[in-house]
Amino acid sequence: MKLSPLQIARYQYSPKLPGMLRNGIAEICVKNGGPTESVADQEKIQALFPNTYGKNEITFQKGENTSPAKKQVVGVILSGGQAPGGHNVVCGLYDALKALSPENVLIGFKGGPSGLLDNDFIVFEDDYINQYRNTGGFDIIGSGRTKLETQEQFAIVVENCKKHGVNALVIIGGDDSNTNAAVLAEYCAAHNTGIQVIGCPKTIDGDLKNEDIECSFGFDTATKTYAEIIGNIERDANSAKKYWHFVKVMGRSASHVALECALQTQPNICLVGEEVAAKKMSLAAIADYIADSVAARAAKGWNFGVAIIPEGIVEFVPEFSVLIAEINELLAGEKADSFNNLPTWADKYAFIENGLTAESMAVFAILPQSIQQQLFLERDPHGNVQVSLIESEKLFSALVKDNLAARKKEGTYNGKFSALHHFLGYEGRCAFPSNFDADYCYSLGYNAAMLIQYGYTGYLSKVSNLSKPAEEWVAGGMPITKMMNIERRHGADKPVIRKALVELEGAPFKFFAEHRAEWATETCFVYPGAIQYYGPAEVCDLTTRTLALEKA
Ligand code: FBP
Repeated sequence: MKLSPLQIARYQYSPKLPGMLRNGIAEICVKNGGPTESVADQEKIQALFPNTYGKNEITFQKGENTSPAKKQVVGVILSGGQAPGGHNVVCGLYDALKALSPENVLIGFKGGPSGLLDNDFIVFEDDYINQYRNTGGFDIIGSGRTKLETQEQFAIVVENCKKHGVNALVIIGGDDSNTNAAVLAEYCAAHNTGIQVIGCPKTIDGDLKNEDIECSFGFDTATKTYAEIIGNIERDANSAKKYWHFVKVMGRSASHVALECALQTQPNICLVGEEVAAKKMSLAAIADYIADSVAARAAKGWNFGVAIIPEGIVEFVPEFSVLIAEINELLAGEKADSFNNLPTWADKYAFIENGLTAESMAVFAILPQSIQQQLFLERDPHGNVQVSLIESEKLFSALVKDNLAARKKEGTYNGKFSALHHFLGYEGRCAFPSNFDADYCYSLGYNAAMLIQYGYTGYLSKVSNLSKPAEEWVAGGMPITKMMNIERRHGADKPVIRKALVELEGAPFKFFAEHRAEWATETCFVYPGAIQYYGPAEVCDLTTRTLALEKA
C-alpha cells in the first residue's frame, strides 16, 4: 500500500485518553452511579429486558483495579454507514485488551453483522492493527447493514462466538445497531451464554445521543469536512457573485449535520427538518422563505448565495410525507407492474392523477418532472419510495425559480437567479478523523475493554465532558435500555433507541434562529478551512459548535 505523507504522520499520533484512563490498567476502578430507567415506556421496556434493564450508570476513576483476572476473547463488528474514527475504536479496544493481558485476543468479524452470522473473521495482531491507526474508513474489517434482530440469528451468533471462545462482543454502530446490541445482550444474559455485549455510539448523523452520550463519533469530522467545502463554495460565490448554491448534506433523518454546517459557515439559508415539521411548512412556504432571501439580496445587487438543505428534509414536510405514503399505496403489490407497463410518461401521469387524492396531486403537480419521475423510479426492496435519493437540492431550487418568476410578473423582484447543486455525503464519511474523533474513538474503544473486564453487558461505552480538554473527559458506561422507548415499526410495537432529533429549544438551534435573519440578507459567510491535525490546540482540538453550545 502506498502511503501519503499525512498517513505516515498520523501513524505517529498518540490519541489522548481521558485522564482517568491514563494511570495504567492496574489503577482503574469503578464508581457506581444511580440506577437507570428508559426514556419512556418504562414498564414495557423493563418487561422486555428483565436481565439488563435498570442497571447503574458507572464511571471509571483512579483506584485499585478490582476486576477479576480472566482471559478475554473479544469479537468486534462495525455496523452501518462509515464514520470517521471507527478504526481508532478498534485500536483502542485492542490496546486496552493487550494492556490487560498479552494473552487477550481481539477478533474482527468482517463486513458488519453478516460477518458474525457467516463466521467471517480475522484475528488482530500488531502489524495489521498498526496500519489503521488514526486513519479514516471502515476497511479494517468492513461494515454492513444486515440487521441482527431475530432469535434464530442470535442463536447463530452465539454458536459462532462459542467456536472462538468469544466472551464479549463490541458492536460499533448507530441507533438501530445499538438497539440490536441491547436485544442481543438480553438474549445472551437470558440464555446464560456468558457473552457480554457492549455498544459504541457511531454515526455521522449525530442523532444517537442523550444527556450521557454527548455525541456520536464521526459527526465532528464529517461536519468539519462538509463545512470546509461549504466555506470554499461560499468564498467562490462571494468572488464570482453570480450563483446561488444549493448544497444538500447527509443526515438520513435528523438535521444535526445541516445545522452544524450552518453554525460553522453562516450561509444565507439552512433548512432544519424538525422546524419544518413543527411549523407544518408546505413546499410552497419553504420555497417562499428561500425566495425572500434571494430577493432581498438581489435588491442589494447580490445575485448569489448559499443554501444548505438537509438530506432528510422532505420527510418532514407534512404534505410530502402524505404524498409518499399515497404513492407507496398506489404501487403496492401487483399495481407496480401495471404502472411500469404503461408505455409513456403521459399514461403514467394519468394513472397517478387517478390514484392520488386531490391534495396529494396538487403537491405532485408542482414538483419538477425529474423529481416526479424519481418518486416512481427509485424504490427500495419493499417497493417504497427511497426518500434519501430524492434530489431535494434540485427540488427546492426549482421551486424557488418558479416563485421568483411569479414575483417578477408582480414586479416585486428584478434579480437574476442561477442555481448550482451539490450533494455532500460520502465525501465526509471516510475522512481522516479529526484529532477530536481520533481521541474520542480511541477512548471509546479503550473504555469498552474496561467495561468488558469489569463484567458489564448491555452497556454503551460512554465518554463525556467532551467540550473540555481530553484530560478532563469522563469515561464510563450507560445501560443501552436508558435510551429506549417503544415505537411502531412494520406494524408492530418494538423497543428501540429513541432517535435524537434537533431540539428547537436547544442551544444550537436557538443560536441559529437568532442569527439567521441577518445571515439571509447580509453576507456573513465564515470560511472554516480544512481540518488541522498539527498546530495550536485551539485550532486542532476544536469541538463542533453544536457540542460547544450545548455544553456552554
Ligand atoms: P448510519 O445511520 O448507519 O450511521 O448511516 C448514516 C448515513 O451516513 C446517512 O447520513 C445516509 O443517509 C446513509 O448513511 C447512507 O447510507 P448508504 O451507505 O447505505 O448509502
